[in-house]
Amino acid sequence: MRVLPHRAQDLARLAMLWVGGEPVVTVIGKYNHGKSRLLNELMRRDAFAVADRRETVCLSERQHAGVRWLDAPGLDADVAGADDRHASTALWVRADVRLFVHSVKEGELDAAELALLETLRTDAVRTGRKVLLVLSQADQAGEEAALDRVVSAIAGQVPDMPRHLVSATRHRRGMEAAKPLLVARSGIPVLEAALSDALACVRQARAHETELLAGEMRAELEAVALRQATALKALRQQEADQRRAFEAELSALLETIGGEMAAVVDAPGPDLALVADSVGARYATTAAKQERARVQVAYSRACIRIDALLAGHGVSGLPRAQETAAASLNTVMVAVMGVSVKFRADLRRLFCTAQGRARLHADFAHYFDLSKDRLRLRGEIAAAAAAREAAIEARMALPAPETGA
Ligand SMILES: Nc1nc2c(ncn2[C@@H]2O[C@H](COP(=O)(O)OP(=O)(O)OP(=O)(O)O)[C@@H](O)[C@H]2O)c(=O)[nH]1
Ligand SMILES: [Mg+2]
Repeated sequence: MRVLPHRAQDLARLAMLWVGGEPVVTVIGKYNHGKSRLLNELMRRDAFAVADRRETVCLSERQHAGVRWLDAPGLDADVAGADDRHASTALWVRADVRLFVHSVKEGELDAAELALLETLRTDAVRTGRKVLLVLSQADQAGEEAALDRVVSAIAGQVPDMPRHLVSATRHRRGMEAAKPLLVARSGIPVLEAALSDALACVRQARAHETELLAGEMRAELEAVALRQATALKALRQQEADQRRAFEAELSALLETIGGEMAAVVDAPGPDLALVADSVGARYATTAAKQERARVQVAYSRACIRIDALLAGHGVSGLPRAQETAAASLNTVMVAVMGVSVKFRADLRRLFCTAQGRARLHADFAHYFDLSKDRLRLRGEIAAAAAAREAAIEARMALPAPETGA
């Protein structure tokens, strides 16, 4: 359901089919069209509540003659509420046979009824679930001529669909008074014969539908798993490419800086920066100060270039857990390099030895992996991997074709 949310209803239907059980007949149609009363006649007892207003508001069901009969709330085009959801479950998840009930008292089929009937007929072709069109309340259409007009208008609307004209009250009177002619005129016996033919097909239709739905689901899940696998591969490739590009640029830059620093640290003569300034020369420009300034400038230039490289790869702030109260210190540069360098020995240690460069490389690579973009990318990879796993698991949960029936 999580992997194929748009197939939730079909999955529920499939679950029903696996459980099996008696065939299910459900009525469907607008409210007050005589659905509950029709079921009562078919079941020969007043099992469902009947009234002259919107009566059935949730699903109720009874068992009779090896069939489960479902009374669904009337469909009302104006209300997309819980009643309609019950009706939809009855219709799409539970039903093996649908009795589409329309009262001739109301004239021809309206647009909503026609649309639903069309959808049901398309579904019947696909799944093998039968739909019978029942024109109810035949005794309520006025004179014979008026009834004929309505019935032929409906015949014009759905010419290739058999119509069953019935009157529940006539049937009831005929049964109670033991009048076979009245019973026959109620249209119910003919409807019952059609219903019994439809019920005889349920077993085969269910087997067909199970394989159809499971087959579609399998194909869809395989397609989803394949799509997810492709997406996952692309993301992993992106992750590896990013890392390779970062490392290559970083190595090249550290090599370049190392070469440039050699000229600074290998300058002839002693490191004058180490000579302490006399108190008298506090404000004077001394050779020691100049030397320290030279080292600092070289160091700053190196830092700026590294920082630019890091920024280009989205590395700047520290991971949250490592942040301190001093916001200006919360940068990767400060964390890796320290705050300031004044002496040649520091420059040499940092940039001019393979060991120093390897340390910088490892530290920057560490923070690169903890940068926001990288974390987001790894999150995407984890989500894609989980989605793929879920699709594969869902696919495994569907039985193989031969065991699907
Ligand atoms: N005269 C006559 N009245 C009928 C017939 N069938 C149903 N009725 C009446 O029509 C009204 C509605 O019937 P229900 O069976 O409750 O209608 P429903 O389609 O189940 O209505 P909801 O449950 O509200 O969707 C009731 O007063 C029934 O007695 C019929 O064949 N002839
Ligand atoms: Mg009802």
